[in-house]
Amino acid sequence: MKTVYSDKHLGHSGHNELNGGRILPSFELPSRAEYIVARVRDRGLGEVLPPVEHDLTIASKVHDPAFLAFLPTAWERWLAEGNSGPALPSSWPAKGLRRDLVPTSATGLLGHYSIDASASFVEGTWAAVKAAHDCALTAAGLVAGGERAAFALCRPPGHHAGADFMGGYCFINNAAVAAQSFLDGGAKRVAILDVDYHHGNGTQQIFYERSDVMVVNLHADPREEYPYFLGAAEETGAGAGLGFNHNYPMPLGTAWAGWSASLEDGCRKITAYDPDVVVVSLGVDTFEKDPISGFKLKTEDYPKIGQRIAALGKPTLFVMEGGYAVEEIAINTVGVLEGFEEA
Ligand code: SP5
Ligand code: ZN
Repeated sequence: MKTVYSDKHLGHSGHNELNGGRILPSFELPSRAEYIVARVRDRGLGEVLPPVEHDLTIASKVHDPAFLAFLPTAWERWLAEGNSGPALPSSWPAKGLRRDLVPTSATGLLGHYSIDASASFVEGTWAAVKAAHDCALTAAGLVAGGERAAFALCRPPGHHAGADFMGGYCFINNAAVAAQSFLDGGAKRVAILDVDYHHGNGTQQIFYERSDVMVVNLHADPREEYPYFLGAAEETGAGAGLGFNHNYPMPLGTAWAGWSASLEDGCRKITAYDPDVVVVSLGVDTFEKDPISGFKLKTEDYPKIGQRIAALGKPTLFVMEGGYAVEEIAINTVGVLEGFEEA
């Protein structure tokens, strides 16, 4: 399959996050995508193409236009307030505060549009975010044009970003934008299968009241793991979306036996829904050696994920999400893609 990749992600570097009570360099490093694209080439997975630039028309259908308008300005506004290092919020409209009182201060706006202190801006962040969005839409275009599958090697990732918020290293929800593009192109139903270790809270929130996108999420139990405040099994959708959201929270320490049982159940839900296309939010932070995660999947398990997804028998777009054990993420990511191709 073809991979769509831009090196503009390299400018999203030197950013930071609040972790364990300290502001530390982000685990979400440029080397992640560099290792993956190198592995794609070494293994001869297929051509690596640059993205075609797209405007934000489709993104505006899954994100608040005011939020999208803020993202390209965040870094300059942060500097204009006298800051120098990477931009992070320090205050949020949490309990007892107003969400409708929109700040004019950059620090205030970062809090207004964030769920945590891990979507950090540096000078090159917006260009990287926009390029990742373009990668997702370009790869979706390949699948819409008749290819069996394509891989959007997006960095930064997207599944924690919701309609009007960033967080969890994510700014624009690349998978959600891609899903919307399939619908705009004539698809009636799209399924998103999120296999990242963390719950895809942004994707769930965006489609929670919609029946044209089914969201299936496999992840660490949010009572024990980020994002903590969404992702329970009882969240099944609302309004027109009731019954179109499926969560599979699993305990820390889950290995292939337990994880693959959730994958099987989620895949059966997708088959019953009979989507025109499947979008896979492909995180490999389920790996036993991932530095920030608590599942126990092994390298040999990743091709089996790809095989099970291939058995759905649908056109499939893979969108890169998390995975932080930098060398192994390339082997495991391409393992999923090769497992799919060989099935
Ligand atoms: C896309 C994605 O995978 N985002 C993940 C965001 C996770 N943010 C919380 C990180 C907490 C890290 N704690 C590290 C403990 C290391 N021992
Ligand atoms: Zn993750």
